[in-house]
Amino acid sequence: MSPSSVPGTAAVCTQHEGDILVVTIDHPPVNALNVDVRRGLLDAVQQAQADARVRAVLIVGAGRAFIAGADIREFGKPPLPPSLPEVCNGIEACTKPVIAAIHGPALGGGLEIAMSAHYRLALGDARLGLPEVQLGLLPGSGGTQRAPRLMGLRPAVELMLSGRHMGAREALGAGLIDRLAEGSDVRAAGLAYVKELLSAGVGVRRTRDLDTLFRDKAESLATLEALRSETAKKSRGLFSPLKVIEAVQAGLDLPFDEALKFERQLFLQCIDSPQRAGLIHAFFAEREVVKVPEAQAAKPRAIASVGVVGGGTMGAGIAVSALDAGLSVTMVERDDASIARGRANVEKVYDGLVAKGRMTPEAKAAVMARYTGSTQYEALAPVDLVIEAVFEDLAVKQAVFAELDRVCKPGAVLATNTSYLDIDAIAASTSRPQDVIGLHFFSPANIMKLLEIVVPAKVSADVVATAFELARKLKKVAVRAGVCDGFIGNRILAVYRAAADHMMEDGASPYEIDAAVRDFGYPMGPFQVSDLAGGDIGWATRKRRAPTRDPKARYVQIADRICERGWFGQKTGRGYYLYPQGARTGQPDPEVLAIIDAERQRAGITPRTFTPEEIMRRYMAAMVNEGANVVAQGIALRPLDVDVTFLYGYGFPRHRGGPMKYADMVGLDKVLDDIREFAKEDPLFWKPSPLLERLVAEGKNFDSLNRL
Ligand code: T1G
Ligand code: NAD
Repeated sequence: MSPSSVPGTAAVCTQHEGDILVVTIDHPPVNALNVDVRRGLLDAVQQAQADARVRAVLIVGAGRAFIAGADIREFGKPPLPPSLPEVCNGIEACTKPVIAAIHGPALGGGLEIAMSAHYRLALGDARLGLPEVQLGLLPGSGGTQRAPRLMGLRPAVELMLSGRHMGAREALGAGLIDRLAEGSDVRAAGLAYVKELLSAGVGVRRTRDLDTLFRDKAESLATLEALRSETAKKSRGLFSPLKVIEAVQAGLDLPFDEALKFERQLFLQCIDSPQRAGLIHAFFAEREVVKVPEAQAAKPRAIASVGVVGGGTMGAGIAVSALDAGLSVTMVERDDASIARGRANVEKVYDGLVAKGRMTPEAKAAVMARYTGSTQYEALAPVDLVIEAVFEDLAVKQAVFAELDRVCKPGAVLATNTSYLDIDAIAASTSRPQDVIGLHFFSPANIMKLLEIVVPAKVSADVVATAFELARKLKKVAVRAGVCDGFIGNRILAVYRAAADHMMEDGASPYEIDAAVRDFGYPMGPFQVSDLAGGDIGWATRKRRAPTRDPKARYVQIADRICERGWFGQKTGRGYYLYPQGARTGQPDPEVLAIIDAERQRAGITPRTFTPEEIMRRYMAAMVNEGANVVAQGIALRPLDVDVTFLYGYGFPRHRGGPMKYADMVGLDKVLDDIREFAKEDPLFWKPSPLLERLVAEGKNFDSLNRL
């Protein structure tokens, strides 16, 4: 009998296969549980319940997923019935066996649907998880009650707190599924399994009835107590992880349906938390950021081989990133000693993995077999794309690009990893500026996810598309940036770093500022970051900028005083902090405080105190204001591009969504008020961004600019 869509929804259809009702969810791209799917599922189960011909129900997903969860786009909007708990309870209460057959993602609400079914089968490509905490939520449709009953308490809680996706074989071992099936036809595998269950005469088996947690309740309570204290330490101010623990606790203390109600209350508290808004913004922003005009207008060129010029800190990391993506790499250096060092820098990464047992020597050899080193530019003639990572000097880079222009094949993409230099000027040193682009990696390049794709004036659209395709291959999060000094990230960094320096000279210690920034959610404060990256890099940038610096602009010289002493941070054993015996965590340095006092006297400044709250208001106001300028000048396409840059390249706390999202949540009018207040002291530094002023005047926010 041909499938018929359940009345009122096209997202779910049913088909009778003998005495089995097959319920298929077909809501591309990932069968998210929007209102149509929920209604369709519940109607289908009630239809099966009432239809005497039906002895069992099989639930499958069409396309590439079982169900990727609740429809995240519905959160924050008025809920439409039926709710997902109603659907799950309706499935579980069915008096005829309900079987879920899983392929691809079964995540969040999708796994909750499967756990409310009576039996679960999965194909080998299935990925099961309860990743709600990554969205600032918790499993709000029975997941905190049914998962522990199926998997045991600690494995279930760890799955919910990690947010990880579990493979099918592991899920079988964990008790999440009952059967692992071969092949790729989930419907056929599911039907065969249901027929087997029916012929075995099995009945319904409700997860709520499993007594897993109560066989040794004292042990369950002790395990949960241990998990609570671990989570309290690890969750660093995050709201939902401890709510997961509270919900599971309710499952031990209350009857099942009472515990479900309590779980729902906690879920709604998470929905109301600003962290949910920040994390869901981050989820969609990192997916929207790759939707750039060029990538939609042109097809990428094929990239199978990569050239890297320069085998230093960045060149080696970029080479590893390309090798890890399965590409072949040709590295070119100035001379034999340098290329030997370049190869050693690459091998060092893999030797580290072998030493930790995370890679076999054979696997390392296979990777290094795709690596070639040379001192001859001619070695780059056959490659599809070259990434230059030589000294940060325009003349040196232009000479390199002239060489690349001479040796590289027509159609090769020529990229520079410059941090600050004018890419149009670099492109102009070739006869093919349409093939030149900026690929700004972040150190260490094989670890950091962010890749700024810097688009110069003459580049062709397919080269931009190629860069985004390369980023996808390298598993990087790519952000399109225009050409200016520092592109998106380093340009904005320079401004809020200056605000931090101003506060330091005006009375706040670098340690107070770092502490406030850590409490805000960053892993490190700006002075710790400077010590990690090396104060000499910032010093070189300040010296390069000195000739063009506005003499009227405030310039804090404390960093220069510290660098003049050779105190560049961890690599010299001291910077803003002391790092005795190579320690990675620094100690406050009284000599640095003395240098700061001396600079205050030299500048005629009477120090004052700053509360952590004021430190963050100034730090964020500077970041947001420059972020607005970067958007207004088209250096960033949308505010979300600034957010993704800071989430993936500068350690911005993900639960705050990024600087522009944070400003929307605080209220742009409040941020503008702060800037106007601070401008009374320094109108040159605190010049409100015209875009910020316009949005406030129009009662709009940054999110209103996030759609291209
Ligand atoms: N809701 C709405 N849209 C979704 C979605 C979802 N759950 N999941 C994916 N999309 C969109 C996504 O925005 C993109 O759209 C397209 O689908 C492809 O996604 C009550 C509260 C499933 C592993 O956290 O992890 O259930 O950009 O590019 O790399 O307890 O998407 O094409 O317009 O990511 O192959 C819990 C979230 C929800 C899973 C596929 N579920 N999704 O990855 O493709 S909360 C999740 C993912 C919940 C209940 C709770 C991934 C994926 P567009 P994609 P992919
Ligand atoms: P580095 O000094 O560690 O390495 C530069 C390498 O380039 C050296 O090994 C040198 O031998 C080689 N080289 C110089 N001239 C060459 C030439 N003509 N042909 C071939 N090789 C040549 O520098 P790095 O830190 O890796 O920086 C490289 C580039 O990456 C710079 O433009 C820098 O601004 C940029 N960058 C650096 C970082 C960082 O954190 N270090 C981050 C992003 C971007």
